[in-house]
Amino acid sequence: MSLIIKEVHNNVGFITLNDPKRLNSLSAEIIEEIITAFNEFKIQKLRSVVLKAAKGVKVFSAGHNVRELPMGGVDPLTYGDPLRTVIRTIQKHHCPVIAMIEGSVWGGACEMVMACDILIASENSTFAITPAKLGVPYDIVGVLNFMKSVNLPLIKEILFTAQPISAQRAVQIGMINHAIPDHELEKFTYDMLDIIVKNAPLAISVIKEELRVLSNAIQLNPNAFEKIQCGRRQVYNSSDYKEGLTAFFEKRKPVFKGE
Ligand code: YXS
Repeated sequence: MSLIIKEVHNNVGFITLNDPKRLNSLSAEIIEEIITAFNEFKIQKLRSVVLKAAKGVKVFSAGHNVRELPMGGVDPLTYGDPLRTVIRTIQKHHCPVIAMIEGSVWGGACEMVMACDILIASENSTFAITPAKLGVPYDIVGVLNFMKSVNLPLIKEILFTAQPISAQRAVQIGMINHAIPDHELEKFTYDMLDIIVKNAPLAISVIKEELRVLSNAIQLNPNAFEKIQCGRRQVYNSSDYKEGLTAFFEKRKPVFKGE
């Protein structure tokens, strides 16, 4: 059974996350289906894509499937990780991707929706970026992606507390575009889509790519990169990392000892 619902209407692709049993957590399986859908939409030269969950959903996505995180000794978030791959797919997609969000968004799913070009959320949505809660050394590209949307003191608060923030707060800090009453969310999103799909697709496509390339134009010398990777290696080899994942599976609060 497919883990997403894929549709096309009037030159717009729709991807609906559809794995309620696993709270739309981002397993390799669901991500493979999402990427396949994007590749098909690219061939069809669609004008926009909407990424959403089922109407009225409580949890938009519970984030990276924790069961697919290594238990230590292996980098949990490398270039080839499905989560990293789907984020690049969205960022490089030829046309605007709109995240239409209901429910709570967790962990890596926040980075996935933030990889979208425009984020329109129900006013009742929440966003929690949770590596600190699990002991996960988030990867350097992921942290850079967060920094692109939210300025430092605010993204540090979100990362260090790992607590959910409201859609209103997310708009206030520039993390999302709009927080809309539930009953108006679809109309608001589709009205914006109507405008975008009537504008010049080639111009929009090249402007989207310019923005992607320029926002990545950050110089990082190899030594600095190696130093960060060395630090991340210590974290994913730490007993805190194991404790974070074990506590999650044992449904208890983790006790981090800083070792
Ligand atoms: O006990 P069963 O087998 O029924 O499974 C439970 C949960 O273990 C499971 N589940 C997940 N499984 C894999 N990966 C997940 N991310 C995940 N989240 C939940 O779903 C079943 C129902 O969960 P339950 O009982 O907690 O549901 P709930 O309605 O009481 O609470 C819903 C949530 C989303 C508030 C709660 O499940 C939750 O807090 N989930 C974890 C959210 C989270 O911290 N996600 C981050 C994943 S790691 C990640 O994205 C990055 C690597 S990082 O951490 O670096 O940001």
